[in-house]
Amino acid sequence: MVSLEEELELSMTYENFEDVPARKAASRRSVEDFNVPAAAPGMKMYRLVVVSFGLLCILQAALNISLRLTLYLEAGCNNLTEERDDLKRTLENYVSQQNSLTEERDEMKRINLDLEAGRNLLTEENHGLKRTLEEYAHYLQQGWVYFSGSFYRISSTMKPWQDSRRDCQQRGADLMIINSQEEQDFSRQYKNIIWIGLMDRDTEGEWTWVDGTQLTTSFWHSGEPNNYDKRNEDCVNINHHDHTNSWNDAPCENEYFWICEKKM
Ligand SMILES: [Ca+2]
Ligand SMILES: [Ca+2]
Ligand SMILES: [Ca+2]
Repeated sequence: MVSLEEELELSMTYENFEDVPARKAASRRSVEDFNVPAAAPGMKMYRLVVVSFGLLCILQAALNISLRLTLYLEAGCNNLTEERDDLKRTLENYVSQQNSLTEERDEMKRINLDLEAGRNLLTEENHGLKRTLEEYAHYLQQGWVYFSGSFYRISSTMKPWQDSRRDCQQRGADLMIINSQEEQDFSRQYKNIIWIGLMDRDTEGEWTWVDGTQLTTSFWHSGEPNNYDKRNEDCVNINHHDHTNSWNDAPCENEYFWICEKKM
């Protein structure tokens, strides 16, 4: 490429060679003018503005990216929190269902145990009833009479009080204990003199039933007990059948019929 000075020198060969130094000087000034040194401060400003603007743009972009990133991360965090809460709720539901099932299982176990206990109780009662029925059948076959929860048997022979009691005991019973007016009325249907299970052999005047209980309700005939004729009358029989109060004390070695009672 041809420089400006060369161009100027070439032009000089075709023009007038007079006043060459002046022309050179003029040409140099033109060259300096052509390099435009006067426009440098504006250019610098321009570049500064452009660079500043560029930096601002970059800053803006960085801010945008940062903001978007923050929003994106925040949204991500929120989603994760919601998912965590959902999982937590689901887990709590599972635990709750598990507890509920465990409770139901325990309740079923308890019901099962109750049913088993009930079944055992029924089986036991069934066996008990069977035994009772067999016992009832046994006493009825032996000629005992049933009245108000007990079986009774009148002897066909006569014996002293102690032997009479032994006979009852050998039959799984004892001499009759009269606990009520109804039982007293029942005892009066037998017209023989019969021993019952009452005596004061241990302490005179202290009447005791054969089961060890003290006498409370009594049905002594008028004037009894009396140790008649100064005898030692320590055992009791039913003597006055036509009276509601039919009891009499008599010597235990006397021989009479007797009545056994088997409480069922
Ligand atoms: Ca009785
Ligand atoms: Ca006596
Ligand atoms: Ca008497």
